Amino acid sequence: MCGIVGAIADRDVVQLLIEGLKRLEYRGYDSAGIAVVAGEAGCEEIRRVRRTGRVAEMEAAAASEAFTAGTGIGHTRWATHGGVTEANAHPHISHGVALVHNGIIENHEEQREKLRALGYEFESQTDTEVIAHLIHSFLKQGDDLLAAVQRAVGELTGAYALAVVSRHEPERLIAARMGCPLLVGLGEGENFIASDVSAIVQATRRVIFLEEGDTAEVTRDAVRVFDEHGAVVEREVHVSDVSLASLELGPYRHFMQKEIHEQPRAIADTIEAVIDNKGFSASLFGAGAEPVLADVEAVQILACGTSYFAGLTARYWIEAIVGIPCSVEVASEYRYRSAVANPKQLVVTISQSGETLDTMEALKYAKSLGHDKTLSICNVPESAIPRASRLVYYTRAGAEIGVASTKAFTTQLVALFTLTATLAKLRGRLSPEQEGEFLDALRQLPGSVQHALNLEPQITAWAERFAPKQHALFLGRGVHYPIALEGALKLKEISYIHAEAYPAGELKHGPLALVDADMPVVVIAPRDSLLEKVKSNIQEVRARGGEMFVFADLDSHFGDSEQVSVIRTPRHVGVLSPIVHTIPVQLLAYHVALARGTDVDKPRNLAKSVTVE
Ligand code: HGA
Repeated sequence: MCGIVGAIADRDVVQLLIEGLKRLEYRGYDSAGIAVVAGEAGCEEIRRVRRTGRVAEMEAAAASEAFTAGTGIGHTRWATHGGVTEANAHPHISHGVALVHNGIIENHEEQREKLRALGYEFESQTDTEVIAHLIHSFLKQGDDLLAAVQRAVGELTGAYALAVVSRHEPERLIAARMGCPLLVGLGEGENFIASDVSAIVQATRRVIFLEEGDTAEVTRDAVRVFDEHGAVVEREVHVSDVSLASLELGPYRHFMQKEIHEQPRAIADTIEAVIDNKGFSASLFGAGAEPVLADVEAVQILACGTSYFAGLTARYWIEAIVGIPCSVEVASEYRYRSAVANPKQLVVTISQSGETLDTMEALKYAKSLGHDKTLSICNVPESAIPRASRLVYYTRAGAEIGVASTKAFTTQLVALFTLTATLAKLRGRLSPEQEGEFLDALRQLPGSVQHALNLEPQITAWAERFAPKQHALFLGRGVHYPIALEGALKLKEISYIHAEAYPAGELKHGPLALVDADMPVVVIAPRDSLLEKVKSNIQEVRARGGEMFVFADLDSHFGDSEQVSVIRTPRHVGVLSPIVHTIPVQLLAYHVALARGTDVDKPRNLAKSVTVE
């Protein structure tokens, strides 16, 4: 979603802002812009460049204007209010005040009316523009920029991360946050604001994460943070470990391809703590986890998109291995219904970024109902959702740049399996022999995933046959049904082929009507207890003239036949099989998208880190 970068330095910050915006491109956006305080001391002015489309187009426009400045802000916009036009792109300006905004101002219409009555004219359809005029209205009353921002945010309802500059106060940047992440980067004689550390990692790794309701005054040499009551507060300085390599493409064509291939490493890193610990224990989920997990009698998983499918997979594990009920719900549904609280229920939220607004709000709602056993599974340390949770398990996938999630999903599954085994052990349902088997399965997992990655050439050949299709069905049963859902989602997201997933047994209850020679059917058919059932379902499709693409374990004894093409994944790996079977469906989606020539890493209309409702 939208990205923010701001800088104040003794050097020219224009290129720094543009580089920062390029590093935020992965979040998904539709327009970009910068505003800087340029000009000689005493006669500064705001110079602004905005463009719809890519940062590179905005960069070219900025280059042709050839200005330099030591203070500035930049933004990549993913429109929520108002179309994708240059006039709606950020920064927005009001009488020498320029600002960028992530989030949604819910009372923007009311504010717009008030400001119109004060004589302000609006140039955009965004909710954001009201903030610029509101700040200016307080400056006119004699406030300085910091006080004006603090008063303005007091008038707003909704969510915001803001970076503000003024031509009248070129020596400072003001930041404010509520509901959307924002951090301050600490340099030597220069300081920064960013929505995500990747935007500034070339300049500094030392960061302060602003908290809800914070505002900050950022000058070259100092940073002052104020809490929601306007009192100066000390916030901890963190040193980010985001690596520059993880933000660069290297030899790959797309970040998605790179991230698919990084999965053996990402999984190995995520299980490292379990392996070092020589077993499953509550301490893997943070200090003080044992009393929280020991008397858990049910699990409620809340998540969105791919993370939701990770939760659906975990439900099969938790109910079968721990023997307690587990429900999984889309966060945006849970947060708006009257749910029943159960104090013995563990509420697990799953979010790659730790910023997903719907998931965050679902967690807040669960807490308001009285749930205090909360656990976050997240890939970004110190992000909002883990900070709002009692327990946390960090996946160690490294930065995920492709909008379509891949390594975050498989590492979430590893984390959820670790949770399953830990809960089972705490309940006395995991014998030492079984614990040893699970540990061995985890140890062997990176190798099995690598083996599945080696299927890429065969999958590429299938992708050519898929590329001209308009629709596809994905089938799976049991714990592999959520993997069919994930395969269909990946294909939709990046190739724009309409794809649906069904539990294979459901086919005859409706979707079989869709099957004809133009409807490819992807079947996940591992050698598990449901294999014979899946084979019958395949016959049902075959009898209707459908073309099938089957991913079967090496030991499933599946042969190619007319209408049925088979790719053999590694030998059945038992309980972790859904993780291994994820790899081929990811590769299929990637190669189909490649064959169709779509923008794989930035699929249309989608964004990474979904920080709006
Ligand atoms: N509401 C603002 C910003 C949108 C946003 O934060 N997207 O992620 C707009 O529409 O410009």
